This record gives sequence, C-alpha cells and structure tokens, in this order.
Amino acid sequence: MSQINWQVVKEYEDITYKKCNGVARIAFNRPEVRNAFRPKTTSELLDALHDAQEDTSIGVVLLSAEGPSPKDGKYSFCSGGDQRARGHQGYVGDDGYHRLNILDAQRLIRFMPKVVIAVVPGWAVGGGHSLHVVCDLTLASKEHAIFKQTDADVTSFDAGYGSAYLAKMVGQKKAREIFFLGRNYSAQDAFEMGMVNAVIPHDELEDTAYQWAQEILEKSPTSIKMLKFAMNLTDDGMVGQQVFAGEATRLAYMTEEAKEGRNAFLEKRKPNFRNIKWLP
Ligand code: S0N
Repeated sequence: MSQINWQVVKEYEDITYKKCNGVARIAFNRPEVRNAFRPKTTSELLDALHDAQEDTSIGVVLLSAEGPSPKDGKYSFCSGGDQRARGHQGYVGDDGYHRLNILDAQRLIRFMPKVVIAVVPGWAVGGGHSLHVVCDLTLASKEHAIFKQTDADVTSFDAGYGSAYLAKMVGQKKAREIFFLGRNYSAQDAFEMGMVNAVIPHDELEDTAYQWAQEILEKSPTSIKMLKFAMNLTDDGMVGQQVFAGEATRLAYMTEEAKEGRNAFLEKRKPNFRNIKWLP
C-alpha cells in the first residue's frame, strides 16, 4: 500500500491531477480507450502542466495514467491521438476545429524548468510513445509496459520530437525500425535501447517514480534546470538557446550590476558600472 498522500488539485474529465510534497502527478484517465487523447484531453493536460510549471513548490512532474481498463483489465500509458476524434483535417475539438495541441504539450514538457518523468504502466503507443520520448526520464512497468509506434499504420505521424529526438536517443537504425515496422517492445527491450531509465515491478512503479522525484528534489533547482536546458540546447536550435539564455538572464538580474542598470534608468542618471569587476 502506497504511503504517498496525493492531494487532488483540480477535477478534470480526461485526466487526474494531484500533488504531494514537491511532486505533481498528471495522469491520463481514459483507460477504456488505452488512454488515447482527444483535443479536450490535451487542453486539460496543458492546463495542468501550466499549473505545475507556475507552482514554485513543484520540482518534478510525473506524467502517468490511470488504469487498468474496466473493459479488459489491461494497463496503458497512452495510445496517442483518439482515432474516433479524427476528422478530415486532424483531431477535432468540441468546437469543431482541428487541433494540433499535443505539440503544445510536448513543448511545455520539453521547455519546463522542472523534471518531467514518464511513468509507463502499460501501452505507450503512437503519440503516447512520443510523449514518453519527450519526457526527461522514463520508468516502465516490468510486466505491462509495451512500447510501439503505429503512426505509419494510421497516417497520423510525429515527424518532430517523437521520431527525430527518438533517433538521437536510440540511434538511427533502431528508431527507423521502431517507426517502419511498428513492432511491440517490452520495458526490458526499451531499457536496452536506452529509451527507458529503469524497469520496475508493476506494483512498485508509482512509489519508485515518487522516490526518484524525491531524490531529484534534494538537488539544487537552478542546477537541475540549467542542466536540463543545456542537454536540450544542441537539439533545439535557436529555441533551445532562447530557453537556456532566459535562465542566464534571470541569473544576471540577481547581480549588483543589474540593480545598478535598473536604478540608474529609474533615477534618470548614467549607470555607474566602474565598480563592477570584469571577472576572469
Ligand atoms: C494501443 C493498442 C496497441 C492496444 O491494443 P489492444 O490491447 O489489442 O487493445 P484494442 O482492442 O486495440 O483497444 C482497446 C479499446 O481502445 C480503443 N483504442 C485504443 N487506442 C485508441 C486510439 N488511439 N483511439 C481511439 N480508440 C482507441 C480501441 O478501439 C478499443 O475500443 P473498443 O473496446 O471500443 O473496441 C491498439 O489499441 C492501437 O494500436 N491503438 C491505436 C494507436 C494509434 O494508432 N494511435 C495514433 C497514432 N498517432 C498519433 O498518436 C499521432 C499523434 C498526434 O496527434 C500528432 C503527432 C504529431 C503531430 C501532430 C499530431 C496531431 O495531429 O495533433
């Protein structure tokens, strides 16, 4: 029995959202369709991710899933875009418009100055596979996790992080195999390929993820976020530089010279930086 005292943050229809002791847990909650996401699911996911980003008490986000399915008892993380919500041009929201908002969620996970851990209790398929790829770490159920790419079966493909970043992670040949053949891979296979950090007995998965989060929370927040952004930078081009540089600017704001620059402007005088050392 888990000792984690999760507190519900907000009630949603397609996800659950809880917090405990510096950790936010966001979980897909459509297990009857293997936790496929429709535009509503993604909007709710974005709302919760924004909240976790803004909450200064939160350092780690667990992206997980409820389950098992009431229909057949199978576990899933996420099976990607809900094929029933697909219209002529893509995934259609309640308002009738087609949305690509899963990509907003991917970017938020990628650029969030906090650690996001994919906690994979079962199927991670299609866009669900891509979500685990974009998370900082992945922990997978030894018994139930299955990784699979069906994008080329349903002509709904992630030609962004889900494929290109996967290739950086597991190598070009393996990534092409995963996408071109669409086979099932166990947690152990995924671990050996380098896309899963640890294979965990199913009953211990959530507690282990929480424990990993607590270990991360012992570290210096500035170090963790600068390291995350540094590791993203080379793959993210100018946007990666922008995100990293934003944090450098934040650190610069905390210096004496930043105070002098601001004060001089407000006091309508020339700034005096002559006392500031030009450090070697
Ligand atoms: C997950 C799979 C392999 C599980 O197989 P299993 O265990 O045999 O279960 P099933 O009997 O197939 O499924 C149980 C019930 O769940 C429904 N269901 C499962 N997945 C989906 C789904 N994705 N959408 C809707 N329903 C789903 C089944 O229909 C079944 O229902 P009942 O009981 O009523 O019959 C297997 O289910 C599977 O292969 N699922 C489909 C996986 C898939 O192809 N996903 C889409 C892949 N593409 C994306 O996700 C693209 C994402 C995307 O949105 C995107 C990406 C990049 C750029 C832009 C976008 C964008 O468009 O926004």
